[in-house]
Amino acid sequence: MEQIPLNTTAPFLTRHPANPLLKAADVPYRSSLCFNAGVCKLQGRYVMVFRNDFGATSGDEFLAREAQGLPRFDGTNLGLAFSDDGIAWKVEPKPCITLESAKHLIAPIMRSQDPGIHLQRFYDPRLTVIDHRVYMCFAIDTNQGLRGGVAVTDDFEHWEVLSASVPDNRNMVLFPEKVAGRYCRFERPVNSYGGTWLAGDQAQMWWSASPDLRHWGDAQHLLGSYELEWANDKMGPGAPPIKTPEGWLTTFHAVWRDERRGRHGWEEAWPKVYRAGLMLMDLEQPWKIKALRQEPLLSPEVWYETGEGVPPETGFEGFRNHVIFPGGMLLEDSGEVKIYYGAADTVECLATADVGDLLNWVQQRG
Ligand code: BMA
Repeated sequence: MEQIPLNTTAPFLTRHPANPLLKAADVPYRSSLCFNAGVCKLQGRYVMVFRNDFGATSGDEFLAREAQGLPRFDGTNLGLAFSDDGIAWKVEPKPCITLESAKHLIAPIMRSQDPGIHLQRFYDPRLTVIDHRVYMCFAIDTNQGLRGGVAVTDDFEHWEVLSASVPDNRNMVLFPEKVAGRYCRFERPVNSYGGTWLAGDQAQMWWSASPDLRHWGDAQHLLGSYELEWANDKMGPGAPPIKTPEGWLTTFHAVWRDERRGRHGWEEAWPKVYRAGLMLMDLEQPWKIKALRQEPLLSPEVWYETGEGVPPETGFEGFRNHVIFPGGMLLEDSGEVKIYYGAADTVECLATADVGDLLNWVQQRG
């Protein structure tokens, strides 16, 4: 197979030796895949809300279920975990949001329809602390399409859903503070008309603003895969951005698609490679890209990302190999940046780097 271009990882980025930090065996309820987590730091403690898919637990079981016409997974809920160091995590005994509880949470903003009929999945949480409150962006699958929304909590038990977009939009992440008096987010609407520059999905990364986290507008286009040498399909936001003196530093994900890839995980075919990129947005005008590195920050390279060379004792079997999906980015007082990412749509991992190295690299300063 043709070499995927620029399959690289920035040299100063370190995958944590404890990876994968979270796997299905760590979850005290039904779990097949736990990944694509949001992470924040609150009163000195690290908090993670992760996506938990349950159903088939291996490729063989997955294909057997498909052959019998059974659903691939029985469901998805959101798990909650705490940590004192951001590395060793303890998962709470129960999920913090289930499909049933999500239907109740969504009900107040779905005034025109019965949410029980329409909500099919609630997933991919992203956490941002703003003024000591925890906000969670989420994606929902409904029979009116994909929607992205914003919820808030003070205790991870009681949630209030503030808003959900029109379809199709998702991968939203909030900025940790207002910019010029407005809340800001990155998001990924799907372009279905026009935009014929790519063979695959047309989804790209946008920015929008809100006075109250409920009403969103002033949408600005930021970046499409056609501007990246290492992507030929959709792309979108990664983790919520961190503030640095030089700008808002943010990850994004972008997809290289090759139909000839064949089987790379549980499914008969998985044609996509997901990698993480890095860019720097202007501090005052965060819809302006100040710097963008034309190389991936993090590409799938090790066994829990590629499914290749797996240590047998781990029993690891990646669901969708070659997927890196960043969802959490924390800047420590020491200057260390923690980047949390879903790997192979199967486990949650951590990579770290110094903020100075990230800033130099994204601005091509060595
Ligand atoms: C995206 C989302 C993510 C997932 C990725 C790779 O479209 O569904 O949740 O990690 O695909 O499968």
